Amino acid sequence: MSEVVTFEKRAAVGIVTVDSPPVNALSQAVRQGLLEALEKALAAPDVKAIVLACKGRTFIAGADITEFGKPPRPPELGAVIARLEASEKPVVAAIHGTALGGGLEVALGCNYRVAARDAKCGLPEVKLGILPGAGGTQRLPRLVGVPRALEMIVSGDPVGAATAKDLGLVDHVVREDEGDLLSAAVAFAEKVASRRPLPKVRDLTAHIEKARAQPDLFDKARKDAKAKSRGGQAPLRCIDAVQAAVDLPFDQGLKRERELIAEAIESTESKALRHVFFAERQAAKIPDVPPGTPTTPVRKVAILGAGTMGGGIAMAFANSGIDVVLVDREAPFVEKGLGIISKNYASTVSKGRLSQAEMDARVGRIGGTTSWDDLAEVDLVIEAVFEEMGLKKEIFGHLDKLCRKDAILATNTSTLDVNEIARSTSRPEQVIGLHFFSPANVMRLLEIVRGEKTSRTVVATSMKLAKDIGKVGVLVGVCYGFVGNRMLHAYGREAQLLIQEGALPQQVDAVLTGLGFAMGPCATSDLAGIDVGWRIRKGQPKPPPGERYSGAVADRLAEMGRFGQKTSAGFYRYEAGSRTPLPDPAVEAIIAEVSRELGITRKPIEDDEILERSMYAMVNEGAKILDEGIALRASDIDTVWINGYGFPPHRGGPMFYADTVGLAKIHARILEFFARHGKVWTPSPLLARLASEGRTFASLDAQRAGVTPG
Ligand code: T1G
Repeated sequence: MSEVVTFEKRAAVGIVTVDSPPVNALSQAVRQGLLEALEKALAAPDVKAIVLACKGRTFIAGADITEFGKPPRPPELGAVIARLEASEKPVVAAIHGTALGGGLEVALGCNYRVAARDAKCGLPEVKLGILPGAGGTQRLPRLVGVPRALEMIVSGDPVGAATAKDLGLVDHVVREDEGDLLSAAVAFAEKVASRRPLPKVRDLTAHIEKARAQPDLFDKARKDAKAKSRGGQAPLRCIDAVQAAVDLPFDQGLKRERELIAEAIESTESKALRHVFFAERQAAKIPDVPPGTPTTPVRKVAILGAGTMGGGIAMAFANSGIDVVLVDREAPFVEKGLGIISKNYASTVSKGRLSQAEMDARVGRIGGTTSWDDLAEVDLVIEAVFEEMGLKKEIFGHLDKLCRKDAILATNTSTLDVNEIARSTSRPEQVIGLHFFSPANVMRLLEIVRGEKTSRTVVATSMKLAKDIGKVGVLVGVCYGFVGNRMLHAYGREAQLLIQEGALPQQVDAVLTGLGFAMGPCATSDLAGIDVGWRIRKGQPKPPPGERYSGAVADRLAEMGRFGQKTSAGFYRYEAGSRTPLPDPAVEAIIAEVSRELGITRKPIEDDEILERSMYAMVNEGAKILDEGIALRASDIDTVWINGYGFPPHRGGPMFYADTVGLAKIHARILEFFARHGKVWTPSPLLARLASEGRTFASLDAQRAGVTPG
């Protein structure tokens, strides 16, 4: 008898229940259990209909991803679904939580689907670099139509119960007065028990015939997918599979789907995206702050600084139902900050992505003040003022006197020493860095900077808070630039030195967008504002003799007032009202002049050198960060770069990428660059060790987690 799937009878309805926490994934045990329970239900003469339901937080959330890449164990999911579909008795899927991937495919194998009002249905496989592999690409188009199925499968985004009903994906959404989902599903099953013939999704043809009359459907989908996927292949395989549903009979379409997923699952792209999936979940686990570590409630938050960052942070909290007060020195600053917040919400409402009522609720949670007395009762203060140490220490000194003793004092600094800031208070254990990324209401990453005195409760509270406000929290230690900005500095340095030596901004950017970045380093500088880095560099000492200064070209552009998009000229020029970077001969002349002044004879630079120097500088710095314990895991570094710096997810992040290239090869190239370009390329001892031992960053993470890799 299966531990994870049970069978019981309720009058003439047989109830098959999956109970395999945390998300009822279709492990071998669940697949086996489903078959056994189904056979029981079919064999029971008094059972006229069957309900398939799940215990716990959700309906089946897909195949068991931890089984990928391992030798397949029967029964195969497709066979379980085929048995379901061949049932002589009606089968009703009772969906709550998220019916995802193989879970929705199981439901599509049933004759009917009944959903709870807050249920979601989707086929997110593309986000794992694969495609639905148990009939989803063949059955969903038959049920909801080819265009909508393409959209759902290529985006991987779920739909809510109401939309699923409108699409015909579910037959019934449980009303308030119908009681709980299971009772409603049993009642529905009793209602259809004698209805024949049994509806089978595989038999539906209307939508398929309609699509046959739209031959350009798939070419258009491929064109859109290519534009969006930045080199990812999974969306294209999804389209191929759905096209097979239109071009081929059902069973041949299923066979084509299986061929495509077999290909996809072995791809580096899918291994990268599966790494990203688990890396994001691993990041939440802090070895010395185990689940159950006490946390403090965060119901009221104050944000110091009503500028762009402060406003975005306020929206992130208000979006998650938490009250916020924006604080600034003068009323006009506060009003301006609140005004920008309302404008942002209004534009979201105008795009139909937020209701007016929800906007009003969120705006209602955000207050503004110039009085620091309003800080006396908050649970958390986040300081988001100008990046200057003296100012921050002065502010934390005030907060220390004003705020409740158990309040958390956080700084949004992106580079400065959190320990030094904490030392300006009498409660360094209550001080932590909460480094948001702009726009803070959109960017998912939250670098949580643990000071040497920060308490476990404050760490646990901050990690939980990150999840509560829809962020991916990654715990990092204190060093200049923490994880993300410290590696960004190395990456940006090489991009600028390559430009001094002979490359052009458009060549450097093309290499990185070719890897899958949405933007290269030069276009990103133009977006962020070249003047931002220029002002910071002016306050910093120049590099020691023998070490080249990478900021020379950017400084020259800034001195000429070319700040980037905001001045329609930076590394690129921009037509009025356009954000499209256009190569500018004037910049080529400026670069040539700077190279001459630096005594550099410009020469052609290969794309490979640009890729290697940009990536390997990042990886080398990442290895140093790991060696110093600033990051707990290499996978945390990947999570930082994917959620905060636009690293292409289908490459897995810089450290995963390094493992795919091979650490020995990277270390050898770094030694060459060290010989050619000096101590900025000093190899990380950790990287050297792993390379010499033929190991990977993944094996290091596994070793540190005390698990055997694979
Ligand atoms: N397999 C194995 N483990 C899974 C899992 C899965 N499908 N989904 C979640 N987990 C683990 C996760 O690692 C974590 O573990 C715990 O469950 C809670 O997850 C044939 C081939 C369902 C929306 O892509 O999107 O079906 O860290 O922290 O925020 O066509 O999990 O606690 O040890 O994310 O409440 C398709 C993936 C698979 C859905 C819940 N399905 N999961 O979110 O919890 S491919 C998916 C999710 C497929 C078929 C193909 C989310 C969730 P731990 P969590 P959550």
